[in-house]
This record gives sequence, structure tokens and C-alpha cells, in this order.
Amino acid sequence: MTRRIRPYDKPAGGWDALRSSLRHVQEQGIVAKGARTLLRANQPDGFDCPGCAWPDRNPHSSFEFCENGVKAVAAEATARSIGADFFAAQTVSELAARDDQWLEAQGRLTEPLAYDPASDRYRPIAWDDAFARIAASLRAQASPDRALFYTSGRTSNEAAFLYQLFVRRFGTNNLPDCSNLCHEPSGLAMREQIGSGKGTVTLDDFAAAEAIFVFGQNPGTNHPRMLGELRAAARRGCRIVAVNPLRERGLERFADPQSPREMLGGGSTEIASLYLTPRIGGDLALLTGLARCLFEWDALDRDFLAGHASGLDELRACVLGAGWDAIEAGSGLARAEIEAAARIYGESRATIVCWGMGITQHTRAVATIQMLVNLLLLRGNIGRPGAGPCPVRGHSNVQGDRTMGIDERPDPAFLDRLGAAFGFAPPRAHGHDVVGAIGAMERGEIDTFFALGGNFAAASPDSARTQAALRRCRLTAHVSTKLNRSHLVHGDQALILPCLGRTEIDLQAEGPQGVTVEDSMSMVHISTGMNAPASAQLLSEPAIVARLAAVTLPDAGIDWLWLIGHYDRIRTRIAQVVEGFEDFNARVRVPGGFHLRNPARERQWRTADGRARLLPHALAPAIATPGLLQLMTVRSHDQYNTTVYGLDDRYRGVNGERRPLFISRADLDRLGLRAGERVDLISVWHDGEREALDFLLVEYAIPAGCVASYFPETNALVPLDHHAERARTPASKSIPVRVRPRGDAA
Ligand SMILES: Nc1nc2c(c(=O)[nH]1)N[C@H]1C(S)=C(S)[C@@H](COP(=O)(O)OP(=O)(O)OC[C@H]3O[C@@H](n4cnc5c(=O)[nH]c(N)nc54)[C@H](O)[C@@H]3O)O[C@H]1N2
Ligand SMILES: Nc1nc2c(c(=O)[nH]1)N[C@H]1C(S)=C(S)[C@@H](COP(=O)(O)OP(=O)(O)OC[C@H]3O[C@@H](n4cnc5c(=O)[nH]c(N)nc54)[C@H](O)[C@@H]3O)O[C@H]1N2
Ligand SMILES: [Mo]
Repeated sequence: MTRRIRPYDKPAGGWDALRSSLRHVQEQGIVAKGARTLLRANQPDGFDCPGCAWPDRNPHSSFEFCENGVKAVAAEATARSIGADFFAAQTVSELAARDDQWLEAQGRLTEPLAYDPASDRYRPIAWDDAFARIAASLRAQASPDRALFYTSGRTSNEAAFLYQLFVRRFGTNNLPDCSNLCHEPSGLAMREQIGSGKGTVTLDDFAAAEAIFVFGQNPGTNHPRMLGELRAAARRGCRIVAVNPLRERGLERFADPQSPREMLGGGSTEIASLYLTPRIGGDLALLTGLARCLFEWDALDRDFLAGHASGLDELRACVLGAGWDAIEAGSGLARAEIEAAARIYGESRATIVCWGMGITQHTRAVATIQMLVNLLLLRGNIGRPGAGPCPVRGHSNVQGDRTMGIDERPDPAFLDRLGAAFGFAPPRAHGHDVVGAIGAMERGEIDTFFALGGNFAAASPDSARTQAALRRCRLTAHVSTKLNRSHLVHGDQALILPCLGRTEIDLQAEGPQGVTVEDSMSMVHISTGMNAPASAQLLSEPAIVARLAAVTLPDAGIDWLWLIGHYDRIRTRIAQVVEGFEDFNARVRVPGGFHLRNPARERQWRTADGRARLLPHALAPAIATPGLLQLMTVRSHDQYNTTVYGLDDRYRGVNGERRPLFISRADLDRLGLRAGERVDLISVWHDGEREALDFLLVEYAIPAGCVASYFPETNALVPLDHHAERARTPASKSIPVRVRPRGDAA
């Protein structure tokens, strides 16, 4: 593929989005099946798109086009598949030399496989034998805490509920999940302040907001359907403020592929009316500045604060104690720019604040999110139509998995109900999160690593340490749809357990089954696949969990296999244990599903003092790190997390290149480098340096001192102990790096 770096000057969306979707469907060899499948995406009788967690508008209306949803669906419904022959033809060491895009492109996994050390190959194994091996490893452990059970966020509610039940009945809370790498700080921050770790808004609020702030999020790529909401809001006069070190195309201009006028007439809609480009990690200072304006202008909602909030005096003292010099230096923005944003906020009677990974993947993520929530509370913007916090979740069911109890630090009340419903005493000690899990494997404290989805080896920080840690396990097992890095970085024994995807028919003893998911705005709905499975040997995730549980814990007094005969039986048990799921089976069958109640939306605050809590966070003095740049690791337009579909990042003007380093003109000049040159990246940390090799310098509009590239290629650079305070989410958006020219390799 030829490489082309050229700024993209068209709006996001438009004909390029349609063309790109068609190309991806063609590449998977499924033009007719692809079209049939896509028409059932996010429909009441269809499946939930396995892409992002953005909610569906109008479940009764027709198909909602989303370029990256098409890619996710096409990748799953692909005509390509791999079986025994593929694995007989090459050793695991040979496969490990391939890149992530190649691994993914081989197609769907079709039969259970076990690693054979003598030949260094994966060989077919019968399902019963696979479960017996895992059960044997679990039962041979000196303690249940010597096992880890990872979850990625595509797992359905039914699978997640059974899984956490199995894991806790087995005796551990070692349930690290992709949330640990993602929105963990959001949940932690909001629970302390408003008593709920979830966003409080719904799509109806987007239609009522007078202002929407989007912090650290790239919806044009990662939540394309969100652009439809932002477009509608902008067109009715709602003011949108984007806060991002990069000028992301989707936040600037959008041509809606669903609008004939914009498609045929060549028009488009301006999204952000104000676009602030702070330096990486500058949001806490910016938010302090915004709050300072509100205090100085006396633009507070006094009634709300008097009736509902605590901590106003402490917050005022903290915010007024931060001088404008520190705010400007910390944010990289001028006071006038901050005041312009504060005016928009101050004039709006209903404001939504959205945020993504640009906020959560920093050391001070929890403090920053609490300042976002402070800002909302200062003007009573929670529990009012058109207003509230909106953490935009990633994986399509990551929020639901937490609701179902995938949590290494479970709520004691949840454990009480689980234990009462199933007649056992669940373990109370907290388990390992992702960072803790890697440390535990490294220290030889783990025998068995089991993953329900995901790609732990590639998604986690500090790749070399993570991969060495996984190799110390006695057994690693992955429930997966596609081949990935984690299958090739394995323990003494290793298993690949191939499962059904969302688009496929899930046939159980009592007939075809649907599963349920919860989106980013707490809507719970059913998802039913309709394609023939990629192979007759695939099992559903609930079936894999139930069969493993039945072999591992035959005397648990739980009829695992009966439960999966009809998923209504699992949902009946969920209704007994999980708050808000009363009458689950009936409510989820109403087209469009139901909304899970969030007390904070009704201004009921389940916090330490029963009020919404304003929590102050002082700015830290700036530490000069001369010679170092701050690296953020982001997603290209052609990837889904560790799944790389292609080499284009259309809106950033990159074609045919997976290793660009976006850098400012000022830094190029200062460092004596030129665009087009290739460099190595070296991260500098207290325990030494880490390297990632061979990046292409791309001159880009990015604040001086900041650089950007893609994950997972840069995960080698993220130190394991560089993570968010308290939430422990890897700080993969602020890695201190320097660049080393490679000579004239380009
Ligand atoms: N197509 C597609 N869809 C996806 C995914 C995917 O990989 N592909 N992943 C899914 C998942 S799991 C998730 S969590 C979401 C992720 O969705 P996003 O949160 O949009 O993820 P990122 O690509 O990491 O983008 C982070 C954005 O934050 C900005 N940013 C970085 N540092 C800072 C900062 O310090 N301050 C501010 N204000 N901005 C900053 C970056 O420039 C970038 O625009 O998307 C989900 N949807
Ligand atoms: N440096 C850096 N690192 C990051 C991030 C970052 O921004 N920067 N983002 C982080 C974030 S937000 C997240 S959420 C994590 C993601 O971490 P993970 O969720 O662990 O990773 P994914 O790449 O989403 O997992 C992809 C694999 O899931 C499997 N899969 C796909 N569909 C299904 C299914 O239906 N069932 C099952 N069982 N398996 C399936 C396929 O085998 C595929 O290879 O990465 C994190 N890592
Ligand atoms: Mo995520």
C-alpha cells in the first residue's frame, strides 16, 4: 500500500464514509450478507452493534448508518475463517512474528485449540477436554486467588452474570476488566460526588441541551453516531465546545450520510462553535479557570447549591487560590479563550459535559473528572432536562458488565444479594485490577489466566512486562472470535475457545436465544443474532462459562447447564440479584428495552453526606522536563482497539501508515528534525527507559511539547506504575518520551 500524508479538508462523514464502508464489506467477501446483516444492526428484532456503546436513537426507525459500525460488523461477519489446517501449517513462533493486522485478517476462529509444546503448534481439542484441562488447573491451585478472570466489554449481561457467579463461587474477586484501562476513573470520581458511577443523561437530553462540552473524545472515529446528535444540536442553536489538543475533523464539521441535502447538495454542518486546544493533561487547569470565572462572575445556581450540595466554601477557596498565571501555564490556553468558554457555559440553562479517554488516561484523571462534575454542580446541571455528566463508554457492553458484577472491588451489598440468591458466602477481599494482575503474574502468584474476550497482551500497558508476566502462568485460556496477540503470548498450557459473535444465531436446548446489553446511557435492550454461525463448533459465551463452571464446581448446588437452556432463566436470577432489574424478562422485551434508574438523575444523592459533593483539587506545580515530549496514544480511524482493520486514518490525513508520530512544527525546528524522517521513541521513567522503534514524523497542528501516535504499537512505552491516582488506569495519554532519529531510513 502506498503511503500518503496530506491534510484532509472535507467534513467528517460524507461520501468518503460511505465509500470506505463499502470497501470494508467487499474486503471481507460479504457484500450480500453484509447488506442483510447491517439492516438488522440496532433494530428491536436484530443485534446490538458490536462497535461502541453509544445508544440507538429511535429503535423503531430505519437503519442508522455508521461507517465504523459497518467495519465492526463486517469484521465479525467475514467470510474468512481459520481452522486446524491453518494452525498445522505454522508454528506459534512463526505466527508471533506477524503483525496484529495480519492476525486479525485471517478470519474467524472455528474450533477449540490447545497448545502442543512439542511441535510449538495449536492443535484441535474436544470442548470437553478443553474444559477438563482448565478445571484441572483451577482445582490444582493452592488458593482460588491464584487465578485471574479477565473480561472485555463485548460480553453480554447473561454471560457476565454467570461468569462473575462462577468466579465468586470458585472463591475469588480477581475480575480485572477492560474498564480498568478505560473509564475506571469516571466511575470512581462520580460515585464519590453524586453516588452513581454512571452518566445521568439520555438521548432526550441531547435534544434539550443549550450547550454541550466535549472533552478528550474523538467521536468522528470512535462514536460516529454521536455526530448525528451533535449535528442536530448544532442546527437548532445549541452551542458545542470541543476541548482537545488535536483539531479532530468530526468535531469541526460533519456531512451526515443520512441527509440527502448534505450528501447531494454538498453541504455540511459546523459542529463546535468554540474549539479549545489545550496541551495534553491541561484540562484540570482549564476547568479550574472555568470554575474561577463562575465564582468571579457570581454565575452560580444558588438554590441548587443550598438545597443539594456540600463543599462550596472549600471549592471556592481552592479555585480562587489558583492564579491565572498557573491556569494559563497549566492549560496552555489564554485567559481570553477560557473566558469565552465560561461565557458559553454561564449563558446556558442546560449543559451536558461529555468526556472520553483524553480525560481518563492521565495520572490526575479522578481529580479532573471531579472538577468536571464540580463545574456541572455549580450551575445545577445534574437532574435537569438537557443537562448532566456523560462519560462516553467504549465497548458496547462495558457498562453492563460492571452492572452485572464484573468488578474486582465489588459493592458489599451486591455480594450480600448474590450470596443469598445462590446460597454461598462470596469472597470479600478485593481482587486484582489489570495493573495489579500483571504484577501478580510477574511475581509468580498466578497459575491460571482466563480471558472472556479481549486482547490482554496487546491492550495492557508495558508490553514487555505484561507479556513476560503472561508467560509465567501455568495455563492461559482465551474465549475469542479472532486470532490475536494474546493467543501467541501464552502460559505452559494454552487454549483458544472460539465463540459466537453478536450477529450469529445462538441455539440452546430451548431454541434460539437473545442476550442483553446496557449502553452508555443505561438503556438495557435485547440483541438477537440472525446469521449462521461461522462454524458449527462455536459455543456461545454463556455456554462456555456454564460448561466450565459445571466441570470445575460440580457440587456448587447451581444447575449451570439448565440455566443456559433458556437465557430467561439467567435473567430471572439477574432480577433477583441486580438492583433495577425487577421483572427483567418482561421489560426487556418491550421494543427498545428499558432505562435503568439512576437516582442522581432524580437528585437523590447516595453519597457519604447525602448531598452532591463539590470536591476541591488544587493544581500541582508544573515540573519542568526539558527535552521530553508528552505522548498521547490514540486510535486511528481504521482500528477497533487492538484490532487493526487498515492503515488509513482518513480524517488526520494519514494513508498507508500505522506508525506516524504527530508533532508540531515548533518541536521539529527545536529538535532539528524534519517531517518524513523516521525516529525511535524512548519513554523515560524512574525505573528505566522503554523503546518503540521506527515511527514516521508527521508535521501536525498539535500544541508544542505534545506528540501523538497510535496504540497498541506504543504500549511498550507505558510504564506499568504510570497510572491514574486511585483508579489505576494506565496514563497512556501522557507518556514522557524523547525521540531518537534513525538516520535516513525514510
Ligand atoms: N471505531 C472505533 N470505535 C471505538 C473504539 C475503537 O478503537 N475504534 N474503541 C472503543 C473504546 S473501548 C473506547 S474507550 C472509545 C474511545 O474513544 P475516545 O475517547 O475518543 O478514544 P481515543 O482515540 O483514545 O481518543 C481520545 C481523544 O482525546 C484526545 N486527548 C488526548 N489527551 C487529551 C488531553 O489531555 N485532554 C483532552 N482534552 N483531550 C485529549 C485525543 O486527541 C483524542 O481525540 O471508543 C470506542 N469506540
Ligand atoms: N496505549 C493505550 N492502550 C490502551 C488504550 C489507549 O487508548 N491507549 N485504550 C484502552 C481501552 S479504552 C480499552 S477498552 C482496552 C481494550 O482492551 P480489550 O477489550 O482487551 O481489547 P480489544 O482489542 O477490544 O479485544 C479484541 C479481541 O476481542 C475478541 N472479540 C471480539 N469480539 C468478541 C466477542 O464477541 N466475544 C469474545 N469473547 N471475544 C471477542 C477478538 O478475538 C479480538 O481480537 O485497551 C486499552 N489500552
Ligand atoms: Mo475502552
